[in-house]
Amino acid sequence: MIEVEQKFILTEKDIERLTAGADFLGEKIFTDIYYDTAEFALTKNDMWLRDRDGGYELKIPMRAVAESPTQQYNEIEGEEKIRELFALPPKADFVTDIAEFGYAPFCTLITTRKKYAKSGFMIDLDLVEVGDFVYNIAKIELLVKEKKDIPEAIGKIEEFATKNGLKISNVRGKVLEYLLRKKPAHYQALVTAGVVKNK
Ligand code: V4E
Repeated sequence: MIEVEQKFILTEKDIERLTAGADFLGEKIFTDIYYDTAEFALTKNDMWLRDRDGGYELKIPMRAVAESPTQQYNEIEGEEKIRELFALPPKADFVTDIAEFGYAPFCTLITTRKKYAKSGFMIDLDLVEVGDFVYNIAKIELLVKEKKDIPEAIGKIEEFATKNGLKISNVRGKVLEYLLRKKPAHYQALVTAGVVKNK
């Protein structure tokens, strides 16, 4: 599935407005471990490999609308599909096999997520807490099947956000915010590579 999502930093008032009339779908806590090489081979290409609570996921950029602050990623789920993409036959467990090619964890984040649905949109309110790193971030998301559906989804999200009194801007996701604060060399490499747009 292709995720089309816009991130926001919200005030309490924004949250009240956005969640008014929304269906609360529940709260969960999950742990993400992100992997890359020492040269940032994946993230310099805007690709994000993670273990979320024991399941592997890879985000690949779609960029149907290249300059939009609304993010567009194809999410590949499951070790088998990721092995296929990396041409990585199973020798040992996944982490051991990718470690042979220099992939190691660079960031572990624990997120408490409140999930809502409103007017066909998914809304996530995330609190990320790891040691002294604390970050609140929200997103409005639509899923689409094909790349050609992305521009329409971006338009719908923009309209929905505006209706709910929110401004669209280039907001750093949780991993980028973590890198900015904790791993500035990695963050700078992503700025140089053009992956980070808002410095
Ligand atoms: C895609 C991406 C990263 C991976 C983390 O993605 P994110 O959507 O922030 O995490 P999460 O937990 O909400 O995933 P979900 O549950 O929706 O699957 S880290 C950086 N990016 C890309 C990116 C970018 N290029 N520019 C900006 C401003 N933010 C993020």
